[in-house]
Amino acid sequence: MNQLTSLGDEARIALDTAAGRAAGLFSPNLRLGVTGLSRAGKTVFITALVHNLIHGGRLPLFDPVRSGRLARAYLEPQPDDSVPRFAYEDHVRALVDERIWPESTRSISQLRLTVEYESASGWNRVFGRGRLHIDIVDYPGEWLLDLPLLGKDFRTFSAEATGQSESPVRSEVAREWRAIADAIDPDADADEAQAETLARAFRAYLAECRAASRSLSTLPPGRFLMPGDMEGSPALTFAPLTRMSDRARPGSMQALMQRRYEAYKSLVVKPFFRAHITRLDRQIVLVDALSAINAGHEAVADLERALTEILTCFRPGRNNPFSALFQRRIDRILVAATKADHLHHESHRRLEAIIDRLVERAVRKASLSGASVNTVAMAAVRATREATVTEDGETLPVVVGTPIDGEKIGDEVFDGKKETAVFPGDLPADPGKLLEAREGAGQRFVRMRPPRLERTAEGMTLSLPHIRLDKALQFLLGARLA
Ligand SMILES: Nc1nc2c(ncn2[C@@H]2O[C@H](COP(=O)(O)OP(=O)(O)OP(=O)(O)O)[C@@H](O)[C@H]2O)c(=O)[nH]1
Ligand SMILES: [Mg+2]
Repeated sequence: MNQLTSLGDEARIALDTAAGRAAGLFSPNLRLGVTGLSRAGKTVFITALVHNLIHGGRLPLFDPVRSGRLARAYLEPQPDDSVPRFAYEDHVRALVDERIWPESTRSISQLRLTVEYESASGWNRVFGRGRLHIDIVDYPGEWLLDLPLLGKDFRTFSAEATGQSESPVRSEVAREWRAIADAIDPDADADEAQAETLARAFRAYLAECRAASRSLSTLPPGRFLMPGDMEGSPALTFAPLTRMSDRARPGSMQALMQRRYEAYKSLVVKPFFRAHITRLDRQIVLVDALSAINAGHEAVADLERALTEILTCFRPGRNNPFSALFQRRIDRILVAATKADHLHHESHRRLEAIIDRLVERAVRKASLSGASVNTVAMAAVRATREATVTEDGETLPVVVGTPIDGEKIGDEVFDGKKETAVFPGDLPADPGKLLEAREGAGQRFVRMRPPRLERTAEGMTLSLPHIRLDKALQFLLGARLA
């Protein structure tokens, strides 16, 4: 048995599975995990998915809709009382009524969408209309990146964090934390105030790495950037040490940091995996590849590392400390490059080629097998339309949208009301180039407001426009609604 799995863990899971099966007898459910690093587009994706299904959106690539078999979709109270509900109505109000992007969400949330459909097979139709509960779980990708910590002791974690902080992209922003850490005598008496100062400096360093200009992805511990409801708790008041004794003296600073690191793993990381990840059936991983591309090759390489670690979490197998706990098996994983509406469709294939390449390498490194992994370049909410501009006899593809208040192009500052055409720039044709040089770096995309929704003659608002959301739905849900 895996050393990280206690018998207690397994016994509890077995019980959950039996209960789940009993409950699932009458109304099958499917748990869809939606993850991605902060700002990847999780909230927008879930809101657009639900809105399009409830309001009969244009989803020609989603078979149940195309063939007219989707009878009805509606929200129902979610079954897990301890998980906050996804604030769907608030997010729709922001997107549709106010045309602003929903606020950042800092924790896990869940929503139950029930779909009624006619089965495609004549035999199944005999049993009447099918019904599927889709439990959508929105959780920060940062938390998944904690899984590798379970196999590392405090010494290894510290050594890795120290090593990483010396890389060219990180060293400058790591300076303040390093100055504090390098001055800490690991043998000195534990000092709470010092622990807090150190943890704060480490957190600030991680946040700088994540910020737009660097756009790095692998920054554990995940709760330091995404604390959820753990903010300020002792299990989060630790940091790697750069100096370390061979043995931690009881009562010393090193002993305190070590103990909290272990507490973080057992009180935060393990329960999260057990309660949520091991119960998923399908998973979509959203990646903001465009931001990484803009930040340069180090950010792209780091995104690939993060993808590898994320995919490893879904691999039941030898190196996954949770493999014994998986109640269900994730059989389909979709990695989606979001915000494709920043590009002209001529570049979509290139974005897809880039994400394909990243995922192909990540799948190989994670030795993921058993699940089918697919990729798509999409926009859950399409904020632009396409046009062409003729300049000096040359016709250029552009995207047209309303830049967010305060966005700039050159000297022009936008007010959030004026529409403008933007030349979206090019992506390299060869994805390999992104990992080698600073190709594409420094290009910035102008953030647009959500689109104005058209109304029908009867005054009904139409559903949210998107790019290939239906393709994503078909891969994730299509077969379950056949
Ligand atoms: N143009 C465009 N922008 C998008 C789209 N999806 C997300 N965005 C932008 O990305 C930002 C983040 O999207 P969210 O859905 O809030 O991302 P999230 O992953 O939930 O982020 P956190 O809650 O902070 O973890 C939004 O505020 C938008 O500016 C999209 O489909 N098109
Ligand atoms: Mg969110």
